[in-house]
Amino acid sequence: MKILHTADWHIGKVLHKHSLKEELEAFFDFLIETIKSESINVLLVSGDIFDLANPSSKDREIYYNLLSKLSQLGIRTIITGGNHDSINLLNAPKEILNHLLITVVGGAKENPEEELIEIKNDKGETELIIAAVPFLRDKDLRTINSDKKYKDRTEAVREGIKSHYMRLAAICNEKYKDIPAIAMGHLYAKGALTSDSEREIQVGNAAAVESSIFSDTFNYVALGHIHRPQVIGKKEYIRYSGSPIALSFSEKEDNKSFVIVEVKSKGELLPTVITIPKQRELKKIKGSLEEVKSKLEKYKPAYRLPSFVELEVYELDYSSLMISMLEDVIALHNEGNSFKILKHKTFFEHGQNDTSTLFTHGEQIEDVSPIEVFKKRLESEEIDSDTSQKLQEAFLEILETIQTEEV
Ligand SMILES: [Mn+2]
Repeated sequence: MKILHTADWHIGKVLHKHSLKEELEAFFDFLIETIKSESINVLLVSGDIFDLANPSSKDREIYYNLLSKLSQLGIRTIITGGNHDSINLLNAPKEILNHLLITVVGGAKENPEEELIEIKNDKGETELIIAAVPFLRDKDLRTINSDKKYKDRTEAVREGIKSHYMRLAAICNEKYKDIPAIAMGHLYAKGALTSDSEREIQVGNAAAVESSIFSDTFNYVALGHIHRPQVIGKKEYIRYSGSPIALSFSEKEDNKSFVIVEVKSKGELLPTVITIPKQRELKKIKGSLEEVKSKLEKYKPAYRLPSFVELEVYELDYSSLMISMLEDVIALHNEGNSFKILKHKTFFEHGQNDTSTLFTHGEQIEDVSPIEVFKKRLESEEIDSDTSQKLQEAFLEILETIQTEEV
């Protein structure tokens, strides 16, 4: 039996107002081709299907068209909700999708046992168990450990996630002793290398879970949330598949991929990483204005879709003339078709005045996450680190409520 693990599709994601739809659709074609050529039996998608809790009807159409193609292949698909997804939105078509062999677990179940999905072979025997754990929200974790007292919210979150997985492992050991098991998850595991496009789940690294929470009952752990493909805790069988396409400039060097695991018997399942063909280059060009100008003139994109370019200009003295010259250069190049300059930043060694500002010239609000803005604001207050931590946790809690508001 062959499993394909992917995550973090972020359908509807725009990068500086530019849609990433074309590379995402190319990925979907590649996914379908691979499922056919590798004879995949089960597809696992570990959260963040959509970028927004309330995706546009066009983005929903992309999703349903893909599901329709998947169902024609006759494979089992298991989709879990991520921190970007609306539970209700994912769950709404769940009954009809069941008929197409597509199982959706939008949010945590009151009884975690219901997150266990049996995969049967042609003879009707259970050959594999999937613990389809979606992103666990604060409210899910509170009900799990409501009788215990914790030092702070971070600890409660960590312990809640741990006991959720422990409980599922215990059920697997009891009910499905000799059957291979795979756990899914949408969380921040300790040691994971992040990029600029994950929305913070909990404050910093403090609430990151240890890879040891995944009992060795699970022969493979299919994770989502972190957009760089990677192994966790040096364990080959605990992995982030990563997002299929670069979602921020910080991911420009990533080799985007997904993972195939073959299940033979109980024991560690070793993965094969499949690289996803790149459709578009994200390129950073930096130097003085003159250097940037000449680099832009020489630059030739190497992929099918127009490149997205980010400029960083370094000059000695502040000059408004220079800024307007740079803007002219950008406008000129953006008339062409081979690349688009999406963002630019200018750094002056000697500023316009001595007062420090929050951002350098050209920095846009979408480059800065809400928690970063909030942290900068906290820096201007005289408060101790404990209070600061508590305020940040409270801020993230409010943020999560807003971002995942049900539609
Ligand atoms: Mn994500």
